[in-house]
Amino acid sequence: MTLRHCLKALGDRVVIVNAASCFTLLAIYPLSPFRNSWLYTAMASAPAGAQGVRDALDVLIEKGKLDFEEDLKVVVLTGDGSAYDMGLSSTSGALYRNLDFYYICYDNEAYGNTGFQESGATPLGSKTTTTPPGERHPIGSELPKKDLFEIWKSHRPPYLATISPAYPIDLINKFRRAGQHRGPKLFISLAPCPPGWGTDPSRSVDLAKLAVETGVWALKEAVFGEVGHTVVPKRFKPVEEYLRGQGRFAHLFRPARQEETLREIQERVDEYWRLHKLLL
Ligand SMILES: Cc1ncc(C[n+]2csc(CCOP(=O)(O)OP(=O)(O)O)c2C)c(N)n1
Repeated sequence: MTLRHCLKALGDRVVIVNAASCFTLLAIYPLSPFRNSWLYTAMASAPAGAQGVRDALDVLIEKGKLDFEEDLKVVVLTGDGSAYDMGLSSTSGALYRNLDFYYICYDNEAYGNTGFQESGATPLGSKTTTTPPGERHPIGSELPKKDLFEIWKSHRPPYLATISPAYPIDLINKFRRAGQHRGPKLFISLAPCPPGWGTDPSRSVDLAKLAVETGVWALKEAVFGEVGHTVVPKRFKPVEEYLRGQGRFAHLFRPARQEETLREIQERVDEYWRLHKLLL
């Protein structure tokens, strides 16, 4: 759904540079379900691929072989494994060079395609295939999620946003604002993953909405580093409402409630909103 919304917002004149992930399975050579062009790269190299495509388009325009009006938007599409971990160095390079591109990360909080292994985006307390809850590690993942938004922000690109499939109008408005800027433009979408999260696909939008209503997923943007939150719940729901009912967090509730971890997860969320002066 996120990808559909993003492509609607971007229009047809797009080249997608897709790092290996679940979405690369959408296209089976020589066919692709996309209306636009699509280039497949290794996990770590999508921003480098985007640089090559952007340069080629610029050269064609400069030589008069492509009309300026026929220019294409260059869009990196990756999962969190590439965005938070493997592709970070090529991303930093592209940001440093102020590459004019869009970067869409669909964040399902693990390496989904290979069976849901822990990534830098996996939240504290999540079960993954590399962090199975057991006697020695009862809570599952013991590391907190990296803050990709802040990592990007430290490079001072023109536009950053978090988005959600449950808030399509917010998403479309963000693409409209991003389109006014040349340079790197980031969109991170929380992306419920039924097989990895242990949830029914019919609940995906509700879960994405609950993530926002509980404060777990902050919808925000930053224009040249200036952060603004675009959706702030009037009253935050308890984080437990989001965690409960997801198979990846079931061990925090059964056979016994892991109170300390549940408290820590809630406290981290509260701390974020207090820091931004949106929770008193
Ligand atoms: C360097 C490298 N290591 C491992 C793989 C195998 N691999 C293919 S897709 C994938 C998972 C990607 O995870 P993520 O980026 O989070 O996207 P998702 O699968 O969740 O859509 C892995 C590990 C690979 N293609 N390249």
